[in-house]
Amino acid sequence: MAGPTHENSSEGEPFIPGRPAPEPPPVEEPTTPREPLPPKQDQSGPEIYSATGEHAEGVDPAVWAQTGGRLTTAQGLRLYDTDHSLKAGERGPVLLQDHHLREKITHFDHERIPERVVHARGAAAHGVFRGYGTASRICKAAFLGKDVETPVFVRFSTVLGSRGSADTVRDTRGFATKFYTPQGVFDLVGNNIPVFFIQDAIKFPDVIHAGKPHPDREIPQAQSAHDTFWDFVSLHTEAAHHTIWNMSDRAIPRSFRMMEGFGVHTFRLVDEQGETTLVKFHWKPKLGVHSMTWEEAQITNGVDPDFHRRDLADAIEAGAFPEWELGIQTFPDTPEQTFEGIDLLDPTKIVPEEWAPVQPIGLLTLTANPSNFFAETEQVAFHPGHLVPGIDITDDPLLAGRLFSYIDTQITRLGGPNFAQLPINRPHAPINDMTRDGMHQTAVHSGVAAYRPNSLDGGCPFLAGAGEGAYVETPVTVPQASKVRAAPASFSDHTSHPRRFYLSLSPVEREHVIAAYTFELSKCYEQAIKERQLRVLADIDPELCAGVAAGLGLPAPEPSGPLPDVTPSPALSQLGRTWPTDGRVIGIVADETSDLAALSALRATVHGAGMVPLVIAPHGGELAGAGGPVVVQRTFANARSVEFDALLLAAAPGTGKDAYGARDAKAGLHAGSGGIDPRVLLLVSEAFRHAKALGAWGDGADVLAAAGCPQDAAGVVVADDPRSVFGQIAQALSEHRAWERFPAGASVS
Ligand code: HDE
Repeated sequence: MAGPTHENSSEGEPFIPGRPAPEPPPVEEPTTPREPLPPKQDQSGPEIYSATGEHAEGVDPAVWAQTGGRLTTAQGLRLYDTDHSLKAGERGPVLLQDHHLREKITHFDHERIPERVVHARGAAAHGVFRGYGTASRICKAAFLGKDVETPVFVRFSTVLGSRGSADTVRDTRGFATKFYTPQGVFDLVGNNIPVFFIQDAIKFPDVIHAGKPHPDREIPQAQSAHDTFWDFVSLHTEAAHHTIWNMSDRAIPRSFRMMEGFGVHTFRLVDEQGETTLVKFHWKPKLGVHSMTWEEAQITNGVDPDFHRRDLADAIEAGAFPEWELGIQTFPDTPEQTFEGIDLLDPTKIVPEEWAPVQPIGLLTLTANPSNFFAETEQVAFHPGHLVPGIDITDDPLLAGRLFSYIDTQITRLGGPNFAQLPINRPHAPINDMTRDGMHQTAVHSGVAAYRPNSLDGGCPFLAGAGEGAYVETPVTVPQASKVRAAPASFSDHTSHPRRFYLSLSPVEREHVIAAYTFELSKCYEQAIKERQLRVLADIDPELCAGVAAGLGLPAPEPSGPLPDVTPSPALSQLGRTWPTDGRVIGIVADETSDLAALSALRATVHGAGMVPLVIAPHGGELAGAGGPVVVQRTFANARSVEFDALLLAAAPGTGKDAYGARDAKAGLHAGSGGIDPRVLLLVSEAFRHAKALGAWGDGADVLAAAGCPQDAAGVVVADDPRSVFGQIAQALSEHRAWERFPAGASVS
């Protein structure tokens, strides 16, 4: 017999087969309507007690461990030993009843969470964003108001590599910013390259599968220099624009602090009257855009795989707070959504800054390093759909897929749907949502009616109107159309934008692009892939194609048709301007024979100029001697040129037993070097090859000669007075490198 169903039974009455169900009793209004529930200020976890047992009033719940005096278990039980398992006798078996052992090991077993499927390797910092108020005329977002300060958390990342991969690989960099505004969280999840490989999100798995290591051997790590990547991009020409940016110096930044950031997609800003403007977001670094050379980047990967992470943390710790201006390019919101013929919904296109200038709307300053990498940098969850009133999306098909993907991926990565409650993700706005329960729920919700409409919680929470800060989507008219899996015709121009990029670069930057394509393609095994990619390059620029073909030892194909006629955009070049030199690292080679008093004074001068002086000496500790002591920061054994933006030579240290006893015999190999320590010669010759500024005084000048660096070369300064040497070096550094030193036409790295 079938059991009772709700159709024909009701509470308190037994089910009787065949009899019609009684009428349900009317829903009663609560006799005393309840006041609206106050919004929860945050969704913090349980109250904290210090390990000494006192109620730790005012302790930030984010600061959980190592705050008290006594070690406890996760349950708060004090421990007298955490180094020995509980055993039946000193040499006997370990007992299963040892709860502390099991808790400690079990928690450890689960310490790792899945790394991000892309952008796994990253570093982050806290800071503040101050609005200039200049955007308020077209955007009602409160955080853009004049002098409004908003806390932010910014995470920089590489795309392809695993969490433990090296920093200075050739790759796009992520630049994701979380603004904790009083109106809710706004995430600007951008990259340091203004375009993307694909025009439609449905192809994201394809481009990432192609870029990730080969599935059989899982190599190469964090690189695009392999067959599957070039197979994909040579067949899929809409990737040509992003790819040429990746082959340029933009993909090997000198520092996160010296990268631009881009929102990539076109967004829609909305003012108080509901008027809309299309915009593209730009982050402009105050220190300028600077890169490594490819050889530097490769050496750095071995010498210091954490180079970018360290650089960011060190700069912030030293008080050299990195800054970026947020800027917008603005375009009229017309039904066509184009500007000067450029489709604003196509994420493989840019609008040259000369046509639509970037207008500054606020300043980002990074002021504090995370306290805990896992809790903050690893657990932060960005989402391009985290928007605030005044900022809306457009119909860019790449953005549409992203709006789905980010929340989806966090559910796997952060173990459930409650990741917004993690301290780093908590909005700084009152939360009064109706999501409930789920894995890792830490909020203790009150009220009974997590639904609307309700009467039991007095109808709470109530809805807000636009005037009360509600997010109201812009009522954009959607054109009447048929359902299709297709892209507009304007999306099929794949060559004019990469061509503009190439033609906008200076000769030395173009050489770097040619060298990068040559390097990467030379790592491919399949001849057909190289030849196909050369045909793609032929349609971008014949000089580019010929240079790469020569490097590969292959014939250069002809373009498939007439080349697009484009005007260059000088703003795309990194050269031709001078920049502040704050935080630049100056290596000073010295030994006991140097004028140590002058050295101390020089260090103070370098510091005073906002740069970082590091004394490099034959041994650690201090240099003792006349005018000393001087503290040594690097030794010949651990210093490599890639760490320094410029080198100053205060001495010509020889190969001595103290420094390098075992190599004494090799001094003879450097007969022409006057017995100068070979590591110093390597330091200097590498710095010279990478077009870095070099200065010398006293017998330091001997090192230049021994390392084969002409004293009259650009960026090389020799004088008697260390301060005047440094003054000229600082001037040279404002151009980042002595670019003239790269031989024109040579395939420089
Ligand atoms: Fe992402 N992207 N992405 N992306 N992306 C992720 O989200 C995705 C794209 C960007 O520091 C993932 O939380 C799709 C463009 C950054 O935590 C994932 C598409 C731009 C970060 C994801 C794109 C970005 C991510 C992986 C094609 C520049 C790191 C982990 C439609 C505008 C954020 C995560 C951080 C991370 C999806 C393309 C920037 C899988 C489907 C274009 C900076 O959700």
